[in-house]
Amino acid sequence: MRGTKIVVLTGAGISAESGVKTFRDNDGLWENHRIEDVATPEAWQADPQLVWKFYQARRRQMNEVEPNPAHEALAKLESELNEFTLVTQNVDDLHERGGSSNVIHMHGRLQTLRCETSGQIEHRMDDSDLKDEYAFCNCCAEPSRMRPDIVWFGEIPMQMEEIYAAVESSDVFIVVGSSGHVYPAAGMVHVAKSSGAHTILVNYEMPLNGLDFDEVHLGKAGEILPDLVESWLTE
Ligand code: BV8
Repeated sequence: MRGTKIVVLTGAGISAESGVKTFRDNDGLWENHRIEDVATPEAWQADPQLVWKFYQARRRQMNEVEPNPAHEALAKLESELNEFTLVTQNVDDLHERGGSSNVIHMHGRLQTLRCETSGQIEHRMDDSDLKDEYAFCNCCAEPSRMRPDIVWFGEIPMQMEEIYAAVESSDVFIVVGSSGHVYPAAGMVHVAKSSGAHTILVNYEMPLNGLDFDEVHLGKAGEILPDLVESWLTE
């Protein structure tokens, strides 16, 4: 793989072995909620307390979890290659804590909050920011309520131009830990394939878009990705 352009897209499955709940596995995050009730702008308008508490619980959990060998394997791959882009659907910071840099969080981040008036983003992970009471901005004369810095259903994912440019010019496109449910992320393997990339999947089970991949490795990412990365670096 050396000398080739690699793009990796990760989903909740890569953080599963760190103890971060996925969305659609049986004990998943959405188990107690319908997606529409917590991850849409309409939900935030209709019941901000419910949505805020859902995200505050997930933000607090960030202080209790650690990166796992899958995050570390991708950081090693990045360190050995010249042209490497990591895009994640995840809103946790485990890729960064596992050693990756320049992570593109296309669905936002739990670590930051967004001022509802100015749209400005602040890193807010102190204990005082993690309570069930709303957080208020530091940018407005009259502090405004802040919202989770998350891309909800119906909102446009972040940095799409940069992501598509990388996917369309990739030689190898690798997806780790995603069920292929959510677009436009789930359609990226098709974009890569039609641009001539070799497409690889690392996932616990076959996802909805599994047939789009040239190469499929089923298993736990924390267990199989480190050896795969070693093999990719020696081929
Ligand atoms: C948009 C932030 C327009 C929230 C998230 C009908 C058809 C097609 C599309 C649509 C439609 N109706 C509406 C849409 C669009 C909609 C969509 O796709 N809906 C779906 C539900 C049908 N999409 C949107 O609204 C997006 N915006 O379309 O805007 C646009 C687009 C482009 C340009 C201009 C305009 C915005 C979507 C973003 C929503 N926000 N996250 C939060 O985190 O709280 S989505 C959320 O679910 C995650 O971020 C993630 O992206 C997504 C999918 O989850 P996965 O990461 O795949 O996780 P999941 O649990 O599903 O699967 C885990 C996988 O890991 C499993 O396969 C499992 O087997 C595997 N696994 C488990 N353990 C392991 C493992 N693998 C390896 N090792 C393990 N140990």
